[in-house]
Amino acid sequence: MISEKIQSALNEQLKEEFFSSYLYLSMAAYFEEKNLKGFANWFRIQSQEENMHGLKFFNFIVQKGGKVSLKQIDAPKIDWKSILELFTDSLKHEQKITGYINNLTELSMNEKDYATHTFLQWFITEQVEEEANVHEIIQKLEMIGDNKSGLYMLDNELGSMSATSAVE
Ligand code: OFO
Repeated sequence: MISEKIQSALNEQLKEEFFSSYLYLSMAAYFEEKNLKGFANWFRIQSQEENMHGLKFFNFIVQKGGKVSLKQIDAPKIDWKSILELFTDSLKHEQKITGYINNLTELSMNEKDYATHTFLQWFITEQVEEEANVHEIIQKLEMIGDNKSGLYMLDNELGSMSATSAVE
């Protein structure tokens, strides 16, 4: 079993993961509109991964005999002034999610909920990787500046990536 407090916090995070999926799908749409298929591919993959994160929370609540309660998901932003602004938003978003995961981990320690604490370790590692990936792309974009061929190359690079994760 899980406590009411933990259950409600897990359900809240489940919603955040699905919001992330929605946000990244909106970012993918922005790139589709610009015909930057590689960037769009990268965000489609991010969106799928966030969906998988949401399902991990769903599965964990079910396994612990808790009650899944799906919340309303806000509409994400649909326009950005530049590609760099979009990626900066994406990094800020991941940092916010890291903060939520940290708070949840702290709550699980305070509640002496060791199963939830262990479950969250995967997300702590995942957040380090996700923030690093976005940061790397931001650095490349800063280097590229207004250079169109640089942007074309980065689009090709991001287009060659494929999804690797699966729901357990
Ligand atoms: Fe991008 O993060 Fe989920 O957790």
